[in-house]
Amino acid sequence: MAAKPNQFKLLYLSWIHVAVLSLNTFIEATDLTWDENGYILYCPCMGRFGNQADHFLGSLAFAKMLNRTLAVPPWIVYRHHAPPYTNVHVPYSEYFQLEPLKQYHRVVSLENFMDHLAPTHWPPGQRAAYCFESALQRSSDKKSCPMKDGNPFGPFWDHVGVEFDRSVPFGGLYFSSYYIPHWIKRFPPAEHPVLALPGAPAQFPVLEEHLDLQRYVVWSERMVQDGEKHISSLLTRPYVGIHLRIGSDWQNACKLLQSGEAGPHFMASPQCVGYDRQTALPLTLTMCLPDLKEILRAVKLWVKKIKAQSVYIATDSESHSSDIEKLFKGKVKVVSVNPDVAQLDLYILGQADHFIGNCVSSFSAFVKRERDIHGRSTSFFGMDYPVKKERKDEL
Ligand SMILES: Nc1nc2c(ncn2[C@@H]2O[C@H](COP(=O)(O)OP(=O)(O)O)[C@@H](O)[C@H]2O)c(=O)[nH]1
Ligand SMILES: *[C@@H]1O[C@H](CO)[C@@H](O)[C@H](O)[C@H]1NC(C)=O
Ligand SMILES: [Mg+2]
Repeated sequence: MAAKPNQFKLLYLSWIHVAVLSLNTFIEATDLTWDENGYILYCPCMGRFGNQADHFLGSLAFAKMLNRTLAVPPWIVYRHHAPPYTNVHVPYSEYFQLEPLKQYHRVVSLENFMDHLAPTHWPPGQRAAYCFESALQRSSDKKSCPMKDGNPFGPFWDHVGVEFDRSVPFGGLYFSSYYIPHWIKRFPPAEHPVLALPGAPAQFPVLEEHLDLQRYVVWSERMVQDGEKHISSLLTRPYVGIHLRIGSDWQNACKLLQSGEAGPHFMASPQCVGYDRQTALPLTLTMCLPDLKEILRAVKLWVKKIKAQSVYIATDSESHSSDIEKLFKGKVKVVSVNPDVAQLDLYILGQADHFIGNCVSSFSAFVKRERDIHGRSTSFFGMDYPVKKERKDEL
């Protein structure tokens, strides 16, 4: 008789089990139901993480405007300096969660799209590439969309396992809201279910109206765990996080500013000088490439302001940590991890009590957007008080 409650419990448990299992299958299945409104596929083929993230937000917005499901691509990581000495394709979900994106719009990972939907709905033989007419020039035969010409294009679609069967060039269309009716008219989903594009359907840098989409880009549990572990073991709050973008590639990029030809808008600079070209503040060379004197000045100012106990340095090259340590005569802990995974730096900078970024860098811009969403303060080298986003809703 003693077995009875156990049996009951077992039965009860198995019911829950069945319920949970079928719920999971249900969620999976609804996720992977074919969307009659079609899909957008693209290669994040321009730039490294910061550029890809800017493009991702714009692409997400574009997919929503077209009411097509966005196939979320993996991040392309260029590992040419260290094993495996080639491009690595990191699934979106390694760094961020897919689920929160769905609060904004329908998404599916490109991997899931290929594994579960493409075999039946977008089979080999029916895979069209879509590109600007002007892009045809870039392909080897001058009449196909340059989907797989060169790096990172070829390796990306090879990784995804796609060969393109034909090309659909288009003109007179752009990736902005104004053209949405034209897109829908030109490419109705019934005839063009999958729009596969050689690059992101978005602008760089990200448009002001899409900055807020950063709120749907939520760190994966693994990144949070790893990041928090580093913060609690290495840093004492409050801490100032700084991003030093000062390596040789950046020195070359900033040279364009020296000639004075570039206006205030240069790469990610709208984030600090303002998005409106008419009212944008000047962009100085120091904002692009702070020298040691400026780095020390800004760090000293903000450490004092927030009574920081430690400083976290993320850098593309040198950390200047001993100079920064000397500045505080050893009273402030100075930490630089130099992680193999750049996203760990982004996480730790995002959590800082104050962040000093590089005005022109999209790597800094990722941190700035995330901090803005959570009401955390950001300044820039060469600019202690950046232009605030205009809150039109408050006028
Ligand atoms: N770990 C780490 N990597 C960095 C840092 N700054 C730059 N990088 C690397 O350099 C790349 C810079 O390219 P990108 O992200 O497009 O930003 P941008 O060139 O500064 O606009 C990053 O993606 C990283 O791979 C840093 O502070 N920490
Ligand atoms: C957008 O697409 C979804 C899913 O296919 C569909 O249910 C919805 O009716 C579409 N909305 C509009 C405005 O067409
Ligand atoms: Mg870049």
